[in-house]
This record gives sequence, structure tokens and C-alpha cells, in this order.
Amino acid sequence: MNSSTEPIAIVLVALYRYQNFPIRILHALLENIEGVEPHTLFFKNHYTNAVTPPTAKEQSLFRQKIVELQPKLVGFSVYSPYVPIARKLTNIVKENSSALVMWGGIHPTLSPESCLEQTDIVCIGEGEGALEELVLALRDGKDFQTINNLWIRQNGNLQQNPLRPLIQNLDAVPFPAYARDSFYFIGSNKLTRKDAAIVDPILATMPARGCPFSCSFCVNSLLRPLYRGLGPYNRRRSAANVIAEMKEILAIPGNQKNQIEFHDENFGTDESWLNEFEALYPEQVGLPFKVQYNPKLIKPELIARLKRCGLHRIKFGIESGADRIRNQIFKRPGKNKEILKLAHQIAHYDVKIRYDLIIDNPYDTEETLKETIDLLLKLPKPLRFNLYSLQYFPDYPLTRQAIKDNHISEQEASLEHLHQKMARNWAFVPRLFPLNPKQMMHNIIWLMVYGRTKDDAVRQAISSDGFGARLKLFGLSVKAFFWGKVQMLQRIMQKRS
Ligand code: B12
Repeated sequence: MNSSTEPIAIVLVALYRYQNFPIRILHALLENIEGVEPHTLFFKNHYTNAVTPPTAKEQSLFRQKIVELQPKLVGFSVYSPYVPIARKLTNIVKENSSALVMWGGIHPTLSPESCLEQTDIVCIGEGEGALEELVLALRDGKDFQTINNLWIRQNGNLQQNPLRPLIQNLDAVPFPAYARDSFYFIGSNKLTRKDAAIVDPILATMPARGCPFSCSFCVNSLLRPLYRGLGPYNRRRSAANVIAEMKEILAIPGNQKNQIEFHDENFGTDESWLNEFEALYPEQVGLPFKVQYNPKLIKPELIARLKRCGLHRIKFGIESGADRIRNQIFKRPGKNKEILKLAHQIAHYDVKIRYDLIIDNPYDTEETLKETIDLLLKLPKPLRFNLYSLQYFPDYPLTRQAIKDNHISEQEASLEHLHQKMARNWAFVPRLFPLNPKQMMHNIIWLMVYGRTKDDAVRQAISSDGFGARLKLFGLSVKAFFWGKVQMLQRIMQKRS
């Protein structure tokens, strides 16, 4: 290290999510490097949908922080829907400092060339090794052109370095950083310092990386082939390591954590991991927890064992109630028969289920929507759902297929279109027009998942194509439209209060 120099400032930027896993991990990693001073700007927070654009005041707060910190490097973590915002903030950095700008995360991993039109450096894939090497080189005034995972644009040249192997020992990755003095939260036209993720009652953690499936609407369908030959894709931290992270968070003064959320598609499916978890979790953490699963991976014995450790809710991706759509269009395994059997088994253990379902999908027909309604009628009550409208991410297999099948145009699959859609909620909201049976069935699905109709009324409405049934379908659809508006108003009032 260059001993005569001051520590170098590095700024990381998380977009629209205070509880951002990658940025918190990378912040912790930079804290361990001598001669480096990491700062993280959390720029606005939205749990999921309905992104509000940054205000002039928020951009000005961001600018002030960049001017004050004069970083050597600013690293953004970027998902596709936020690209226009990342571009705006990148321009602010460029106009107000001499910092190099680097983008990492899912979007730059999938579209590195297009990102290099705005940035100096793009990190493809996992960032730990690449960021550490880059920051050491910047600190020591060394060349950084040949660091694996980085694509670099300098003086009109583009340097494309290969990918390094996937990190296999995830226990060696630092725990995400919380409650640091070097955190700044910009949102609601203010800059605050208190870590909002600490007062959130949910402690979220990721015990694993990778996923065994390649659903056509998910990034795993693209990441798995990208990493081919670079080591096993599905990896787990040890249970002891995950528990140590949770204990560290629970020991932070002022935390209000009362439940745990594991982001892991594979949770507990390895016998020796499960044994370790059972031995440690109830005694050392003991809070109720939620997990998410592909129904293919759940076995009743697993539920029974996790229930004894504190499992209180499973999130379970049905995605479509028609086997054909789920298996052939979404490339997701699992049949309705298995889903129904499992749902009833889980209910028997008194574990709650929240299902994910995607509608507003051009491949659905009246028939497949009827199958979905039929499945909903048979699931144990009460129903709890995340009901989404299908979204297209650039270059995903489903997006390419939908373009090929003339369901959407290239423009409708573009980043700009995706960003515009982010301004609205992605949750499905009932609509009256176009007034056709598919639309009316979407509305009925909405009524069912929000418990706003009786099963018999639904059965009658979908029983035939006769005039009486169609009239009932129309009546329920209007009802859904009405309740959709009421729900929207309630949310606005809640936000204001
Ligand atoms: C957990 C998760 C969530 C969590 C928490 C997300 C978070 N911000 O931490 C919740 C449920 C809140 C969530 C919300 C959303 N999510 Co989400 N989520 C995931 C999931 C399953 C894992 C992401 C993760 O944290 N991985 C662990 C970290 C450590 O890995 P990583 O993100 O890949 O980061 C590594 C590298 O990419 C790189 N890196 C990342 N950032 C940076 C920055 C720098 C400077 C560098 C050098 C490197 C670097 O280094 C990291 C460490 O190795 C992914 C699917 C997947 N398998 O990736 C979807 C995924 C990221 N989500 C997605 C989406 C769309 C969303 C939402 C917009 C959904 C919505 N309806 O609004 C919101 C956005 C929230 C937000 N503003 O961040 C999409 C993004 C699609 C895209 N093409 O960009 C994904 C890919 C799922 C999909 N459909 O394919 N999500």
C-alpha cells in the first residue's frame, strides 16, 4: 500500500431498496481493506412496486454527498427496471467528481456492452473478488485492466476480461453490513442516517446462492449457462454461518426484529444442513420464520421438521394454474395435482401458505384461466396470494419467445418500457376494458385471492358459455373493478396517515 496517502473513499449505491443484499455485503468487504473508506448511499426505498421517480431535491442530496466525499470509485448495483435512474445518477457523479463509475448486479451481468455506454467499468457476475482487486489497485495506484469479471472502457478501448469461478465457500463472504456510520439514506426528500433495515421487523437473509430451476421468467435461466464450467451453481452457506449472521443483527441495539425471512429456493433440502439447522436455530435464534419454495422441493417430512424449528409461512410459486402454461411456457416443473396435495399437507401442519401467481399473460386462454380458477377453488382456505401481471425482462427466454410469437413488440420488451411499467404497481389490478372473457376471468381471480366473493358465485359464472353464466361473469367482473378501486383508495389513505 502507498503509505503516505490518505484512505481512498469508495461510494456504493443501492437503488430503491434499503435492505439490499449485494451492496451491504460489498460494503462489509471494503471495510476489511486497509486504506479504504467505504460509504453507502441508499437511494430511495420501495419494497417492490410503483417506483416514484427521484425528485430534484433527492438528486441534489445525492450530488451534495458525492461532492463532499469526492470518491475514487462509485459502484452502483443495478436491476433492469432502474437503469434510467442509474444513468441519471451516473451523470451526476460524472459532473461533480473525477470518480470512476462502475455498475454491477443483474442488469450489467446480462447486458454489459450497453452499460458501458454510460459507465467506465462493468462487473459481470459475482462482485466480491473483482471489487476487492479493483479497489486494491486504485489504492496502490496500479493497473486494473486485467481483473477477471470486469469489462473496462478506457480511452475508447474496451477490455473484456473472463469470468472467475463461482465462490464455492460462501462462509468466507462477509456478512452484510448493518447500522454503519458510513450509511446515508436518501428518500422522501431527506437524507437520514439511521439504518431503516434495523427497525424493519423482518430480518432477511440469504443462506444460499443459485437455484435448481431455470424458469423462463427468471434470471437463473440465463445465469446458469453464463457460469457453465465455473463450478457448481447451487451453493449453500453452513447453517452455523447463517445463524452467526442473524445473531449479529439481533444484537444491534434498537433492532425490532420479530421474524426471519430466508431467501433460499432450496432451504433445508440437504439432510446434513437440516440436521445442523435443527440443532442450532431453535436455541440460538428461535424466531418464527418464512421460506419460499418451488413445490417440487417440498416434502411433508421437511415441513414437519421445519415447523418444529419455527416455520410459520411458506411462499410457494404456482405461477399458473394450468399445467401447460406452467410447464411449457414458464418452463417450471410441477403439476396441479402435486400442488393441491402439498397445499393440503402444509395446511395440516398449520403452516400458512402465500402463493405467487402470474396472470395477464398472452399465452393464457379462457380454458387455462378456467383451470386456474378451478385450482383456486380447490386450495385450502384462506387464500393468500401475490397476484402479478406478467413482466418482460430484456433478453429473458420468455421475452424472446413472446416476441417470436408476436405477443409483444421489441419496444414492449425494452428497458424504457419496463421502467415506465415500474411507475405502476406490478400487482394485478382489475380492469373493465377490454371487455372480454379473459379479462373478466382475471378479475374473478383477483376477487378470489382477496376473499371478495363466494366460491359458488364463481362456479356459476364459469360453468358454461350460456347467457346466464356470462352475465354472472360480467357482474363479478364489475364487482372486482369496484373493489379494486376501493383497495387502491385504502392504500392511498394508509400511505397518507
Ligand atoms: C432476494 C431477491 C429479492 C429480495 C431482496 C432484493 C435485494 N435488493 O437485495 C426482494 C424480495 C425484496 C426483491 C425485490 C425485487 N426484486 Co428481486 N430478487 C431476489 C433474488 C432472488 C436474489 C437477489 C440477491 O440478493 N442475490 C444475492 C446477491 C448477493 O447476489 P447478486 O444480487 O447477484 O449480487 C452479486 C453480483 O450481481 C454482484 N453485484 C451486485 N451489485 C453489485 C454492485 C457492484 C458495484 C459490484 C462490483 C458488484 C455487484 O456482486 C454480488 C455479490 O456477488 C433475485 C434472483 C436471483 N437469483 O438473482 C431476484 C431479482 C434480482 N429480483 C428482481 C426484481 C425485478 C425485483 C423487483 C423489481 C420486483 C418488483 N416486483 O418490484 C424488486 C426490486 C427491489 C430492489 N429495488 O432492490 C429481478 C431483477 C431482474 C433484472 N433483470 O434486473 C430478479 C433477477 C428476479 C428475476 N425476475 O429474474 N428481490
